[in-house]
Amino acid sequence: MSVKDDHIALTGYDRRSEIEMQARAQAVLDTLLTRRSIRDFSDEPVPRDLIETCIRAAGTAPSGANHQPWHFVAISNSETKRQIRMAAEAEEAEFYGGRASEEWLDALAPLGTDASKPFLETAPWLIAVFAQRRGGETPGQDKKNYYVTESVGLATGMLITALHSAGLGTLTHTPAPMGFLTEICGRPKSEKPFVLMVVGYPAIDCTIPKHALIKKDLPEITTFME
Ligand code: IYR
Repeated sequence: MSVKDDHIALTGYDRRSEIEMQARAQAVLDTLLTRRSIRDFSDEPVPRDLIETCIRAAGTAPSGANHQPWHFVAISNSETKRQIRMAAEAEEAEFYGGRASEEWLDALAPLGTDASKPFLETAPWLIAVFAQRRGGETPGQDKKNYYVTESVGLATGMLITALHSAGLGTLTHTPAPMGFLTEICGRPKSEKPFVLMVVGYPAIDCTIPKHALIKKDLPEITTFME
């Protein structure tokens, strides 16, 4: 096998028996099956260390040319959360008050959502995820980034997985448009707000919509071509 000069041998890969692989995959599935988006958060604090570890997990995601085109702004500051809530609720008021199509509002009806977003202040942490159009594999570079949306989506999925696996509740929140996050979080215009993760413990009286339990079964989401 020819190894390029700038390559090194793969380390850290453990080949496992098929029985062990099946058990491990099942364990991941069992964990993920208990994940629910929640909108009723406790105000109980969550240690910053835990948030740091979950963001590190997100930062391991694969990305176009390994440019890692993401930036996470983790907010626990009450005044900043208040500003975000005010700005988000202003956008949502327009959305629910006429901007959204009937079809969209019909699709949201089972969730019971409206323009009121108290969880943006109640939850101990908000994590604003930004997508960088330009960057590079090391900090300070200004190269074109590739597959930015795909890469940041993958990192966000890993972030949610880490937060949920740790035992935290999350909401993937996308107030539209999210431009206000750029200013409030002090990020450059070249970065696009991607998603606002709401993170904390579920409130004691937290409820979820019944329809959140409906997940498409394997045959509906899979085609095998063997
Ligand atoms: N951003 C709005 C509307 C909304 C849109 C989708 I698609 C959702 O899955 C949930 C909500 C809001 O947060 O209320």
